[in-house]
Amino acid sequence: MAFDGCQKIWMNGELVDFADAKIHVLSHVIHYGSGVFEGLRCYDNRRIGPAIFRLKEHTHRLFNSAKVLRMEIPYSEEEINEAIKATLQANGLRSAYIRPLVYRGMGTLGVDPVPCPVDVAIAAWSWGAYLGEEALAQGIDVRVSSWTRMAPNTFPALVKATANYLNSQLIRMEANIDGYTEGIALDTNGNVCEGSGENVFIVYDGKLFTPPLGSSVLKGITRDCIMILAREMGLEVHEHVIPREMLYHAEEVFFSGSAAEVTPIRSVDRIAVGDGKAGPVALELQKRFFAIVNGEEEDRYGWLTPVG
Ligand code: PPE
Repeated sequence: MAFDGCQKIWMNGELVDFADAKIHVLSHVIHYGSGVFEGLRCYDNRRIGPAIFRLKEHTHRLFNSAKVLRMEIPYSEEEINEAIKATLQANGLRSAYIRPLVYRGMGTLGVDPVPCPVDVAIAAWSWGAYLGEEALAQGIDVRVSSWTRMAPNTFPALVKATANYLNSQLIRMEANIDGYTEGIALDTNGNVCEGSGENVFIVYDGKLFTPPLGSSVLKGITRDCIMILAREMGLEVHEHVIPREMLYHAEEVFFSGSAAEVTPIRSVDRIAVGDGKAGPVALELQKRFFAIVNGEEEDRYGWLTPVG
């Protein structure tokens, strides 16, 4: 099954069996994409036991996403944090990917979502390396997508809305069908934006660059961690507009994301990045990231919330 270890799903305040976690076919969300969601991980930390990575930040982003869609979540952030913990406990999961979802349920149809209820679900299951087992160590091959990321003032890029992921699906399918693991999309100005579900970083002249929030990227929580860990390593970090050709000149390119964690990129459009292998900066950041989440090192930034 695709959802290993997922036995109970939290729906509107109750833990229901996997088989019963259903919605009506006339729910607004499946017609018009009226939902917002999060994706975060719980790691089996050797110091403190199962621990959720940046729980408060993810829940806060969920509420900020809902705000733009004028969805009133009928719970507090604190209640959602507790519900996430309860979901992990109910499933006995020590390490997991967690998917909170806020959506417009069944009320009426027609574009106006306001008459429809705001429903909340939280699922968790075991999900290994997002871009394949070898990706983290070896790096992946990506293409620049023929699909452009959403233009400013069309879809809200800073909002993690389900509807934004139509664009992501187009990017991902095109890349996979053409034999690449993932795509990097450009923004409407032709500058580097992000992957279908990851932020992009490049190492250029020994400095670390990532596109700014004005380049239609999601404000990734892993992106924030990477910038903190890179500065800790003594790297200069810049949120800066990145022209496409910098991808080919870069010493390194890599992705960050809750699902993708820190995934090196070894080629873009079949052009080798650096010497065509996972680069040292990406691997060092990955090592520092995993050391914190796994508990080899202490949680020096307060990123972990114990489940129990
Ligand atoms: N950009 C996009 C478009 C995106 O979807 C993600 C997360 C990121 C950047 C990185 O954000 P953060 O997770 O806060 O570091 N993508 C989520 C969904 C992936 C999926 O396939 O679904 C994730 O990583 O959970």
